Amino acid sequence: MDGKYWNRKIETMPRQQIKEHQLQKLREQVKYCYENSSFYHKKFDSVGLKPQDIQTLEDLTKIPFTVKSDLRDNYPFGMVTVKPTEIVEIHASSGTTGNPIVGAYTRNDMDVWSELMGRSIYTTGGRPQDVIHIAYGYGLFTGGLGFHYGAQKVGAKIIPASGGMTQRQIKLMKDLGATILACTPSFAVYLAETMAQEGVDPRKDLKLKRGMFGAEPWSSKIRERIEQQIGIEAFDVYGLTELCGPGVSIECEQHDGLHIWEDHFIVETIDPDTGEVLADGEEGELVFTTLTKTGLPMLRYRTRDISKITTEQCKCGRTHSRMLRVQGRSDDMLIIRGVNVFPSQIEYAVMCFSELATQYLIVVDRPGALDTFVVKVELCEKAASNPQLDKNALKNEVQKRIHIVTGISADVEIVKPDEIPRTEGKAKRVLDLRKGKM
Ligand code: DLL
Repeated sequence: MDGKYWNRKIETMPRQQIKEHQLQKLREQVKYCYENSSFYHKKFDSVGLKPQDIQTLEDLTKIPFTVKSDLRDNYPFGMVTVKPTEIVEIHASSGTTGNPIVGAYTRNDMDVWSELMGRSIYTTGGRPQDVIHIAYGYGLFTGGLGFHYGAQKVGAKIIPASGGMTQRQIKLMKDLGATILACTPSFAVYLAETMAQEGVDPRKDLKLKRGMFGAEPWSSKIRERIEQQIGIEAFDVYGLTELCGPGVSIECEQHDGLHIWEDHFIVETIDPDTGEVLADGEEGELVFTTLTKTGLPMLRYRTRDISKITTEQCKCGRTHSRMLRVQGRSDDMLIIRGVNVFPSQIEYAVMCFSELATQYLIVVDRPGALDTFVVKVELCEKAASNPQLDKNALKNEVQKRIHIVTGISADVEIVKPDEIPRTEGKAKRVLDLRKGKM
């Protein structure tokens, strides 16, 4: 640890040196995959590629993509590159259908993950004197344990609260003096609402200073609300089970994108439709290659997450490239009446209105030939008890705003506070009833 850096030498490494390090590690990782995985061996052979063909970082594009269905088809251990006894921990992501996506980690993978989570927590200002309240789920989901291992590295006090029992979580944060809150943004919003209902003033009754939020897309407006309602500085944290879990990238104090830990991952952006590699600054799907994984390495893994990358140096001094907040997942993208709509766009439009609470639900259906597009939004307590509120005018304004943001018309339904169900894990924002009617 060196001032604000967990590891100054690595975090501020000149870009040329990062590239040299990446090339060396890439060549090792490619050779390792070719020699230890029949999956990758076959993939390479199918395009006539040999590990020694990877001579430069640009040669990476010769390697075929790895996709989610590869992991599902090879469930659970078909893509593992070590003996079963070398796998020491298994996590999985919550797929709704079919086989879950399994992450199988060796001791070495666990050490790298813990180190990267320690580095990430430290980057947001976490120190040994902090009390970190971890309200990400513990279990197969990587959120709870990922933060746990990282906080152990930092030496902070850990409150392993996991999800659920919202009122009790608030009591624990108060009684045990939590200074950092780690949970999904939607759960943070729920905690803030519950605090307001319980008469807890977070600025007076809690010691919280910072929050580390991720695992689902969240708009800048949600961030403003969390920061304002809980009185904390919010940091975005990103990751996925296939790579390690949280700790792939993290926002620094500049709040201008998330630094990707490029000593362990190479990132590319591609056009999700054509697979063409895009230039820095162009929006597309994030594709990651692991450089140091031993249990289940990933070569050119398509995440489905939509973002942009910049390699411009950040004011914080770190040289690792940054990804902008994830806009959404290409598979969450709705096509409504032929127009692409991301739930995060609706969230942004809804959150422009202080009369509305942070919950919303998008309901899309196709009763006849045309899609119907309904956005249910909830009044906040204060607006609901205001007899002067003109609900019709509000509805029209929200409809207009959604039209400006998405380019299509929605039917807005304003409902009472608490009418839209809350979730303790990742938020569910979309009800698409068209399935089977297309
Ligand atoms: O969600 C890991 C994680 C836990 C990240 C806690 C951050 C905090 P999975 O369950 O495998 O892993 O889901 C990975 O979640 O591909 C994104 O679509 C989404 N996601 C993760 N972080 C963010 C974020 C964890 N900061 C999938 N912003 C990813 C937007 C995110 N989406």
